Amino acid sequence: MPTGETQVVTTCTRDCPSACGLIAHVQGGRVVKLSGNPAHPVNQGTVCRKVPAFLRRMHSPQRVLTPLRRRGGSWSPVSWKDALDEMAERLKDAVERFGPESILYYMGFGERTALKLLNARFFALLGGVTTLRGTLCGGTGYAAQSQDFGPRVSHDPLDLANARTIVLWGRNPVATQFGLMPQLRRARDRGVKVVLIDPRASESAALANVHIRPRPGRDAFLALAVAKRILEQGWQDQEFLALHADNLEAYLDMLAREPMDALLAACDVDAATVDALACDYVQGRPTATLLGWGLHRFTLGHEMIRAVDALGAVSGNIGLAGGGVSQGFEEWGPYDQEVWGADLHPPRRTFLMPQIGREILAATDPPVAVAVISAANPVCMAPNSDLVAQALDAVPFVVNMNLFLDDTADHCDLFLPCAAFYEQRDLVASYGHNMVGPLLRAVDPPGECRSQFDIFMDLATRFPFADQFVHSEELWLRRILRPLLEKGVAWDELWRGPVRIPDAPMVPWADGRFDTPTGRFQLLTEVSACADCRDAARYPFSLLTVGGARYLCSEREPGDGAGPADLSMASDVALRLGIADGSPARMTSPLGSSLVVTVRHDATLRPDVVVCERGGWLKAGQGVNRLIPDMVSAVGQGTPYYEARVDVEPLA
Ligand SMILES: Nc1nc2c(c(=O)[nH]1)N[C@H]1C(S)=C(S)[C@@H](COP(=O)(O)OP(=O)(O)OC[C@H]3O[C@@H](n4cnc5c(=O)[nH]c(N)nc54)[C@H](O)[C@@H]3O)O[C@H]1N2
Ligand SMILES: Nc1nc2c(c(=O)[nH]1)N[C@H]1C(S)=C(S)[C@@H](COP(=O)(O)OP(=O)(O)OC[C@H]3O[C@@H](n4cnc5c(=O)[nH]c(N)nc54)[C@H](O)[C@@H]3O)O[C@H]1N2
Ligand SMILES: [Mo]
Repeated sequence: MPTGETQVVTTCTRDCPSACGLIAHVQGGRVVKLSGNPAHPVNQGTVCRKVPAFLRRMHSPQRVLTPLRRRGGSWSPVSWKDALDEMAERLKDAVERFGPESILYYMGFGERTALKLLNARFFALLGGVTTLRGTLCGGTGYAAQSQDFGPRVSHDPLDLANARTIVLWGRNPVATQFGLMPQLRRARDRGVKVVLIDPRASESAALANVHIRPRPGRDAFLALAVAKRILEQGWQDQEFLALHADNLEAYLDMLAREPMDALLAACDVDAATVDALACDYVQGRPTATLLGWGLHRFTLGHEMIRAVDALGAVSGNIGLAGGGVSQGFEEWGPYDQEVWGADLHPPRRTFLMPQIGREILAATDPPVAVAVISAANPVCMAPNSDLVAQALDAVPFVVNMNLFLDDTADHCDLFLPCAAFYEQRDLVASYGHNMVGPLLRAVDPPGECRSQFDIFMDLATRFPFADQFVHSEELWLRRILRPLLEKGVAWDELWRGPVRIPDAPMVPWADGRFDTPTGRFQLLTEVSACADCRDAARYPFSLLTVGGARYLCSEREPGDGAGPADLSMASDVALRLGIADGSPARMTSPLGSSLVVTVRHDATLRPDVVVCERGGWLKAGQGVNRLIPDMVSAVGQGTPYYEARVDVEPLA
């Protein structure tokens, strides 16, 4: 350790399944480096490219260091006292005039630590306000897998040590979950076969022995084709199906009704590839399927996910060490759920997160008088950006708790600058593994930045329920973490480093008993016919807006990479359209918006797909969500971003 350096244990709170154990290196009151914590059993000392980028961002001169009030078009600094006095007045006034449902609490994905339960509790004590239902992220996967297994439980990532085949199905860990690399690299070194199923060659193609490129949104047909092939060969796990699965007859009928040729045509994968994948699922067993979030972002995402679950069952991989169909984990699961405060008030209005713009604009009884946005950038990241911006403009008072003046801040009135994760004490669970990790205060927040905990405690002193809410961090943490403490985790242990949730299974469903009403696995019985999208002729491309390796969604600095976003396009298609590699083009969608992009030729891409990274800011000239319609998935109230169709034309 360099002289004068201290090292503090912390955990990355980026909205990423890795939730990596980190060490903050502190010199002269400043975090100079974040390195991987070798003691974390999953990331084992690795860090991804986002971590140094995040630290640079936190030291950026553009980070907001004082509360700001916007009047007209410009922001000016205000004291915390004035900021919170005004916020309290506005909240009280809204409650008095229209009732508590005239307040909207919009929680994003940027800071999902244990103490964030208290943000919700503050609003519960206020009487219960309008909150969100559905999600921009993983709702469809949870809902779909819960139908099949009962409340979703995934294999512990350390169980990958038992796999002989790993299928990355619509998941791109090399970019989006780098903390899994030690497990994946070790598997590769053991000779495990890795199959990637993704319409494009993502970063994870580098890890894969085989890359299958289905037509977007048609994975259900691929999963059915593989299951049909397994059954044709008589390779199915008859014992599992007979003893532990419901709907077997209906499932087999469905497969019998679908000719193989039709299934292959629907997903646009050839028979030899399907045969090989059938072998991988049976002869290559245990086969661990890691489902990503790529399948969520379709209207019928639940059918795609359920068809893959069923393939896991047919091939005998459910409840098997090294097998399973795993997706996510419950990031709020380890905590005392009562702290949310849902029992403190009658049921209140909710808005659909995937349609937040139109929900706000349609609200009249009562209208939205105050919106409080925490750790989110909905103007940039929710679909139909322009409508979201218009909706926020229609709300008389919008508070934003964040670190930068991003696209959403442009439509807010009060900006409260928050602390970064290594500037506060807290704890974070993961949606990608079973560890919880501590955040310790390695340094003080810069300028006047404060943790959200401090902000809500200070704000609450202005309300009559202060005595029920204003307590020490330690008291609240002990309360929130009670379930872990009751399971035998020692308090001190929690602050020394990552701790595994004691009762989390390594291999769920190993006893063949499922948490469904019948106690059995539920095979799906129907897959909707694939009607081609209405707009397909006019808008020939599926637009996939994927996670990039450098940035976590919209966590960028103002001006970062400003200028047109890159759009990957099949080389021959681009040439046919007269768009040279690296040249500008105009992308249009049925929403009526258009965006100038820089086309990048990709010789490996499907001709019916174009790909761009999500998260570029509108004010950096990117803002791809301006082109994406605000729809809701059929199950799970997810956001079907990848149903977006676009056209691309050369820019004169
Ligand atoms: N086109 C398209 N859009 C998508 C997706 C897609 O696939 N395609 N995917 C969607 C998905 S999966 C998700 S999860 C959503 C994400 O949607 P959002 O959560 O709205 O967007 P993020 O860009 O993750 O923004 C998180 C914000 O939190 C802030 N932040 C970070 N750390 C802290 C902190 O410690 N405290 C506070 N107060 N703020 C902090 C960041 O500065 C950033 O503004 O976007 C969705 N949008
Ligand atoms: N570096 C980085 N890390 C991140 C994020 C980020 O933006 N950047 N985002 C974070 C968030 S919010 C989340 S939710 C997770 C998401 O983590 P992942 O699910 O791993 O990543 P995504 O890029 O959202 O989507 C995964 C893949 O699905 C593919 N895909 C799209 N359509 C289809 C389809 O129809 N079928 C199949 N089989 N595949 C398809 C896409 O091409 C993409 O490569 O990652 C988190 N980690
Ligand atoms: Mo997400």
